[in-house]
Amino acid sequence: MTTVAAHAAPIGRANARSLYDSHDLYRYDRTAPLLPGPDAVDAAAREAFARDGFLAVANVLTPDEVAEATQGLDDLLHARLPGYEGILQPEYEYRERWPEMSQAEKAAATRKVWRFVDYEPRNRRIAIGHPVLEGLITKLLGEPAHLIQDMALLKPPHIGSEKPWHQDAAYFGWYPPEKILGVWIALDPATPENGCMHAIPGTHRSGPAPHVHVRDCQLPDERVAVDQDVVVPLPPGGAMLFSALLHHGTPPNQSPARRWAVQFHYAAASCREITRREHADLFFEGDRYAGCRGGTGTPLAELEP
Ligand SMILES: O=C(O)CCC(=O)C(=O)O
Repeated sequence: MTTVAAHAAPIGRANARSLYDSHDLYRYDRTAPLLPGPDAVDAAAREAFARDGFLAVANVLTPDEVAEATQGLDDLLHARLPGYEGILQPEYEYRERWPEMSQAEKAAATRKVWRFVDYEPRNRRIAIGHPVLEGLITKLLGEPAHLIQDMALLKPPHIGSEKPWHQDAAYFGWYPPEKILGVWIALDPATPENGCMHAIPGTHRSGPAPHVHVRDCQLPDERVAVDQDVVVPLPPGGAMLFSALLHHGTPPNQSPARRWAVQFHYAAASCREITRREHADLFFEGDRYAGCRGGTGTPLAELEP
């Protein structure tokens, strides 16, 4: 069993945010190759996926689909879709003021939109039953799969915050994690300047790693192999398809350009749901649960099965 070096003293989130320097955690001098389109996902690309844990592919969505998905998100953000019961998650610094903010102010300060595919048909058509995407997912997982999570990841100009390095499997109660695939689709140009994806090739092959709660639920900063970081810029409609065990993260958006993306996760048909205790066995810290699904810090023996 691996153990995580304990932080000298617990630090609050606000402190944790102001103390870190994103320049120490990301590098920008290596860029992932971009396949020109879904047809280029051949046997060699599948080998690269097995080796690196991700593929970057252009033209997964058409320009019309990108425009429709973008409009769909804009409608959600401006509450034009009655009955939407998902979640708008504010940028960190707006959390306290959020209840008093107008809808337009909220739309400009939202970091994440959760659980919208049952309410927003344009994004649903992409997430479920999209012929191109479904073909890619089946090819990479080796079997059919079903949607287990939908979210939009927005980085407003200047304030879009970092998503620290992590493995997505730390957030999911599905097993085995090797059979969960993430699809991150750019709706705006995703660039090194506005906080595009970064990944550490091959990290998915080391299996589940303990996560801690510092700026977010994340890999401990000191355990990230920053020297092997690869930037994954994408044009609108381009997608990064990646293993749920891949170490990945996104630095803050310090540019004047907006960065919107949608992200869908799929579990292969052969996956099964696992209990919190089983999940804790994969993403533990000492004898305490440090996964990203709630119950953090609870001794293993006290976790609900
Ligand atoms: O798009 C982002 O900023 C972060 C995406 C990501 O890695 C995640 O939410 O799992």
